[in-house]
Parts: sequence; C-alpha cells; structure tokens
Amino acid sequence: MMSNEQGAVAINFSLYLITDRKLLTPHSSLLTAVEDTLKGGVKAVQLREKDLNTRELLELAYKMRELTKKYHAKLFINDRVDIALAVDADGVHIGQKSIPAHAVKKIVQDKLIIGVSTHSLEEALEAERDGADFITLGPIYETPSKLKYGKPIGVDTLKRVKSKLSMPVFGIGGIKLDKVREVKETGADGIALISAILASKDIRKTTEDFLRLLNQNEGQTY
Ligand code: TZP
Repeated sequence: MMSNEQGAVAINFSLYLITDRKLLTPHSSLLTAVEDTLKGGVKAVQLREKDLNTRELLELAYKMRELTKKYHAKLFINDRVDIALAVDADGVHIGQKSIPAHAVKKIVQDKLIIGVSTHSLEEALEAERDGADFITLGPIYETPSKLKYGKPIGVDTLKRVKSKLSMPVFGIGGIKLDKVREVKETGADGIALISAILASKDIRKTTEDFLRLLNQNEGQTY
C-alpha cells in the first residue's frame, strides 16, 4: 500500500461512491451501474450491501474487485474485514457499531486502508486516535432515509471537524450537485454519496458532473 512520508495512507480520491442496489431500477444491475460510475471517473467504491449473506457478499465482492481493478479504482468493503482481505480489496469501511479501527489495525496491519463513518466531532477524534486513515462525517444534509442516519449536522460542523483533524474528511448525506460548492468551501477533502449518482437517470453523466464540480479551480486531488 502507498504511504506518504508521515506513514499515512495516500487518499487520492475526492468522490467516494457507496453502493445500494435497492436504489437501482429493476432493469439495471449493480455491476453495470458501478461500471458506469467508473467510466465517469470514480476512483473509490465502497461495497455496502448489508442484506446479503456472507456467500452472496463474497461473490459480489470478487466481481467488484475485478471491475474496480480494470478502472484503476480503489475498492472498500463495508464492515467486513474478512471479506476485504479475502478479495484483496484496498480497504474496509467501518461504522460506530463495527469492530473498531484499532482492532482492525491489529488484524490487518498495513494491508487495508481503514475508513470510519462518524457523526460528530467526538466520533471523528476517536476514529483518528484509533488509527483510521480517513472518515466520512454526516449526514450533512437531509437524506431520504434520514431517520436511519440521524439529524443533519450541517456544513458548519463539517468545517469545524475538518479544522481539528489531520486526516482526510469526506462529507456525506444528502449531497447533490447543487451542494458540492458549499461542501468544498468547508475545506473537506471530498464527498461520499449514494443516491445522487446511483438513483440518477444517466449515471455516467452525473458522475462526470460531480467530478467536474469537485475539480473546479483546484490544483488538488478533487
Ligand atoms: N451515512 C450517513 S448519511 C448516509 C450514510 C451511509 C447515506 C448517504 O446517502 P445519500 O443518498 O448520498 O444521502
């Protein structure tokens, strides 16, 4: 795995696509939808299909690995360190009820990048102390499934958290094209999203639109 001089992992993407196959139309498959995002330029995908059983998830993860490799994109597996290791994913993404980052580190050492979902400054600081490589923070805005993710915390919290941490912070939750500028202005390192891309009519074009906005006026990795 690539590391920078401080030993930290290089997070060289700004758009973090998270999967939810339930948002797709009955006619499209998750692999086709993800391939469209990769054609549009996505460089990091998190496989997050919580209702699949272990065998089903493993099978899908192998396919996702092959697909993301073809487009030189990173693959993260939600919650399942074992599956991430088995399919040779780039990373694992854990939540507040998952095995914590310090325990993941003990298992995987430097083999996997560790992303952590956080919802507050306290959780973000804890993730950093625990050895996370980056965090998502949110929900920033209301999301269709807001009950599941709690009340929106807003861009001011995102800005505050970013200013207190040295690791990359990705805003998440309800981020649509018209919010990208505001999120960028917080200093966040990128955005993570599901529905704005996967539920859009033209997945590839929407991905390109997000990346264009993220890259605007930037000499950085956005
Ligand atoms: N964590 C906080 S909000 C959220 C997750 C997984 C959902 C993001 O989905 P969307 O569709 O981009 O709002």
